Amino acid sequence: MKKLLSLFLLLSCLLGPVSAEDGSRLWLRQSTDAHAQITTPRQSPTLNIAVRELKQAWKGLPVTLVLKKDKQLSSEGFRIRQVNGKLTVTSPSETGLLYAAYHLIRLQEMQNFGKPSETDQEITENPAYDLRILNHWDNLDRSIERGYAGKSLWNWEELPGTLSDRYEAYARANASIGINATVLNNVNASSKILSAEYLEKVKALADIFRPYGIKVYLSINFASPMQLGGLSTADPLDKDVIAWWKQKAKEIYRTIPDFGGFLVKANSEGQPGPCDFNRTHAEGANMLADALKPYKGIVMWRAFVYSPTDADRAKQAYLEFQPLDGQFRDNVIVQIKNGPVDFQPREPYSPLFGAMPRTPQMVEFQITQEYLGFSNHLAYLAPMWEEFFDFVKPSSLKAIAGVANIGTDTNWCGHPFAQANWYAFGRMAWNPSLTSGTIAEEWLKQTFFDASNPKHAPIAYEIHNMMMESREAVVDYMMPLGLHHLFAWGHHYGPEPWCDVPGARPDWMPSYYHKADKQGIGFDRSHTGSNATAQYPDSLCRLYDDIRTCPDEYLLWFHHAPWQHTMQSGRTLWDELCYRYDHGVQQVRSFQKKWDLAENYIDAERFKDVQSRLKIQARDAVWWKDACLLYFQEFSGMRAPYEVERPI
Ligand code: GCW
Repeated sequence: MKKLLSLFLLLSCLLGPVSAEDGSRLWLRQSTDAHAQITTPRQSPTLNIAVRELKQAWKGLPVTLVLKKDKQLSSEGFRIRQVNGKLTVTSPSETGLLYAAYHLIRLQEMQNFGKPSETDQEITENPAYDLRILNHWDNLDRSIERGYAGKSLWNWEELPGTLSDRYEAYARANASIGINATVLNNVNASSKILSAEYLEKVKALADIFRPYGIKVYLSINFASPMQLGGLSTADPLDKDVIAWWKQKAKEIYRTIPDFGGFLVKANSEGQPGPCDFNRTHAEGANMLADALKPYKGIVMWRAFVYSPTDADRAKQAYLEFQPLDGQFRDNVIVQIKNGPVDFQPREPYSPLFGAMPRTPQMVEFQITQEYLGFSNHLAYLAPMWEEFFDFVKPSSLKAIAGVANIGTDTNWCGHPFAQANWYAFGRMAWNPSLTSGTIAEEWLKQTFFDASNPKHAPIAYEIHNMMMESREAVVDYMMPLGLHHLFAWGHHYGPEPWCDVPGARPDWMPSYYHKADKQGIGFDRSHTGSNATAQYPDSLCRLYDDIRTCPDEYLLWFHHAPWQHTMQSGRTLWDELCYRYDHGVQQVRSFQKKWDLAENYIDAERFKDVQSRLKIQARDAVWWKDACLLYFQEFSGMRAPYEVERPI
């Protein structure tokens, strides 16, 4: 019996964790049997956390934390020096030391730092952006717009009296990847969030987040002075409105002295805004910015605007915002979605980036998978964000925001692999030059596989590949070659390219985007069409405008191409479309096979969870392919190539 037991123990050591997992520990799964010596300059809430984390997890050399100014370090930066068998960690701020603690633990999990045998070394880290912020689209009734992982974490009814343990766990997870700010509520904002009652609740959360270096921000409703204050207008130039916001800012900062500022969705999808009063976005943003200025607060003003006019939707943000360049106060940042339409599986970057040289800009990525299969589909998004940074220089941006994918689900994000997107967002916000591959490796080694176990290497390699290919697979089975917005009406999950809702806005219909007809398919945004290509810098404009040079992945974004158009592969457009859809399906099936190989290496709970979601994904991929190809075939009049799996 004893022998059997030790054999079992040996096997479990070799194969890794086989115990039940609750999935809630994210990438912070380190064992807690460490015993290194940690020295700290003083006691404080933040330093106590840093020490606690290191004492629990750090198994390497003794660590001394030192608070010190250093010309090469920004306020949250840090330096780790290994000299004579000791580590000295310096930073100008306590938060910097906390980040260093998490960095050390991460490196330990990666098996590449802090082991006594190694020679002296040094690491210097500075975040690329001062503001690395999550946007929660959480409503006050705890529903989440485009949320697929349960309800909102914020239990407004119980706050501020009852404080869930998850609030601190949330702050810890964010701090561990360098996220330092959060907008708690939906951009489709209720004015109630600014009531005295709710500000007390917000304060309770801010108090929990503060030691972790996280500041709280709120989305505001531009009509709050009317809805909450009883004024007859919300005109940003009206003196009572100005006074109302000034008073509100004072009240907020009295309650939460380090409050970060406002996020605003104005005159977009029915939300109120300055244009309702014939004022510009700049006038609206500046009025709020002036109210927050005395307290160093900022305004993040979204550029996600479009209306059912004749102008191509993809052009509208640029048309409306570019002329306002130079008119915004210096504590306003214009927040722009990565693409010109709306978080599609693939879009070219928004040409508004770089087009307002005198205005601070920030990018908004969507971590939640509104258009990428919710929490059913495995889609690692870092390659998409990396693609964005191929076009937009990180240094041209002031800050970075991500729409959160977090909810009350035990594993936080629904799909176990969706955690990787939260993780990747934080890591890229800290350092946008990290590659998506490196981040995936980091995440896998901290979640599923043990870097110190050579037996894990081959399977970790396969799963890493699966992650890296996953977003492109979604593009292929949903909307290859620059197609976009083929989603079903009402939700954004399945395909409905034929959708036609009488009386609905034309720009909410898939046919507005794909424009399939007997001749071909795609949206002509070249000079012969909407001329959206002209919004791009010259060299890109030329590249995209000419159907002969436009890259395949954007072809149907910029061109209405004939079905017989010759693609870069030499195939006709129709054949290529069929191959791409089919390839997407085959890819998901290959993910299923790869994942099955992981069974003996990871815990049963997460294994089965991912396995069953991949099954759904494979079924959905076939659904997308069949729906789209059968529909487009009505226009092309051609059959799918023989090798392509056809619908039965
Ligand atoms: O993508 C669309 C979503 C809306 C969202 C909007 C926005 C919060 O479908 O749900 O509203 O974008 O970004 O404002």
